Amino acid sequence: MSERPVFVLNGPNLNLLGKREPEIYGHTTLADIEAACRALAQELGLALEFRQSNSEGELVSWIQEAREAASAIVINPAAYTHTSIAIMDALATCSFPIIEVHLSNIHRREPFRHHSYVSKVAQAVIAGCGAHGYLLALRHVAYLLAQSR
Ligand code: CA2
Repeated sequence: MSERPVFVLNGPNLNLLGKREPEIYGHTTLADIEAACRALAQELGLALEFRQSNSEGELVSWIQEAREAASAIVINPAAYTHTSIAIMDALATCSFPIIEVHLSNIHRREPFRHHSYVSKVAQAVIAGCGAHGYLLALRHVAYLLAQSR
């Protein structure tokens, strides 16, 4: 088990997953995603910290916490992807892998979703794989951490 946890951070409204607009985001809840991430993290020997917030400032504070305590960040910043220079700046201070995840393929959606501030500072971006994208991100983190040992 790696000592430093991977922080999996989720942005605004993702707490509604599986409860509203299933035609866009499916029936899987955030609790389902957390459970799947925990099972895979255990298999991969990764410690996990899984959080969701509707507040930009709280997400920035968690990124600052992760900077000191984490081995990597997997982040679905939700709508802040497209607006938040504060989250981009906070992520830019981290010197470990950052993987950006989106459930939907943001490039197939409205033009305002095509730009991501977070992609500027992410090592990798996974979009359009649904909840499976989180698991792909964790596998990639495990691969990167094994390579850097
Ligand atoms: O595809 C993604 O994962 C997004 O990050 C989801 C965000 C959206 O603003 C991004 O452009 C793409 C929206 C998350 C809101 O999730 C909801 C879930 C159920 C009902 C309503 C919103």
